[in-house]
Amino acid sequence: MEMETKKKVLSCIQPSGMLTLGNYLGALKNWLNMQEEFDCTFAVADLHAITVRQEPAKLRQQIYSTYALLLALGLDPEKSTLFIQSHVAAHSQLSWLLSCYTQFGEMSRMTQFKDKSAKHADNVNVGLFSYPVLMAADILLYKPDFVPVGADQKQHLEIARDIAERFNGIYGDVFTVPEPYIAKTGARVMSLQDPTKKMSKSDENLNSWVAILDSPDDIMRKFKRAVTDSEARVCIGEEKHGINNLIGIYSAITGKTAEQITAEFEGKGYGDFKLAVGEAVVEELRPIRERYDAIIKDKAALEVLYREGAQKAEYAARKTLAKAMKKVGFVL
Ligand code: ATP
Ligand code: LTN
Repeated sequence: MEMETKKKVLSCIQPSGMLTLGNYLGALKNWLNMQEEFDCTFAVADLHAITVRQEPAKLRQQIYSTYALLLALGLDPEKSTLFIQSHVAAHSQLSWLLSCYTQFGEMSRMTQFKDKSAKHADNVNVGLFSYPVLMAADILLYKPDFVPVGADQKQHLEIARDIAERFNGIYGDVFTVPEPYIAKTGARVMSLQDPTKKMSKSDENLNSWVAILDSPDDIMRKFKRAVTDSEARVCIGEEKHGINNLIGIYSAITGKTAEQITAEFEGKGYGDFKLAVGEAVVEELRPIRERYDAIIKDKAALEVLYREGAQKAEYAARKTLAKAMKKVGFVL
């Protein structure tokens, strides 16, 4: 009985390369925190990944690796539905349908499209443009109440809400209009080398980002080299982007407030603070890396889990897809 009253949560992550501390604190850690309280569905968004060119063998590896990482984080396939987006055909199907209820003008305003089409000017494909429609399909198929994402995905979520409202306005109550769920701390982790930019795995400066699977030595080295300022006091400040970022990271991991952190490091230099942040990150990520190493070795066990996950997802997704198709006037 209690199971049925749980609110629903849906989110996805792209298997595009090594996941970073930004992905972890901005997105994945929230997923884990939501697992007990909500009925959660999480997917590896492989269909989204091909909006930029991918090397097939590498993409395949990254899909496995991202799925294994979800398990290593502590997401439990008994409690949550964990699957690979392309295994559930309803995502592509609903995406086409929704694209006919989405205006060219609203897609053109998406900042991620503008950024990514500037970055990949030689491959501004239609998929990159309609990416938010596929994301809307991912979401609306599962009727979630909440969608946890980093701050940079908020605009896409708003479009998903607009599309749902528009469709419901024409056909009645088909989709649930979901709320964004953006964590207060860790919502935006910045680059360790240029703390005015977000931490991003596509940054060529490898010292600017920490991968979830980095070794402890690499993590410590990157934090020791993190760019700060010349003031030498551990506190939040308007121009102290580097320190603000380190405080944000430390706070997201330890649960301490910025004031508590300032008090803890009163009279100490940035060197001590950087070491403490590095150590906190190492200890946070250590069990994840260790579990990951074990999980990724057993591809057969992994396959059983992602097949079962797809079956569970498919069941929910098909129901919503059928309802939407029927409303539009298709023969079922
Ligand atoms: P890229 O680095 O290639 O731009 P990305 O790291 O942003 O990509 P996504 O797959 O788009 O990768 O992001 C996955 C999730 O992680 C999203 O919900 C996003 O909001 C979140 N996220 C990504 N980077 C950060 C960051 N630096 N701080 C907080 N959250 C982040
Ligand atoms: N676009 C998102 C990944 C994503 C997603 C979704 C997030 C694809 N489908 C559905 C939430 C809900 C990204 O790049 N972070």
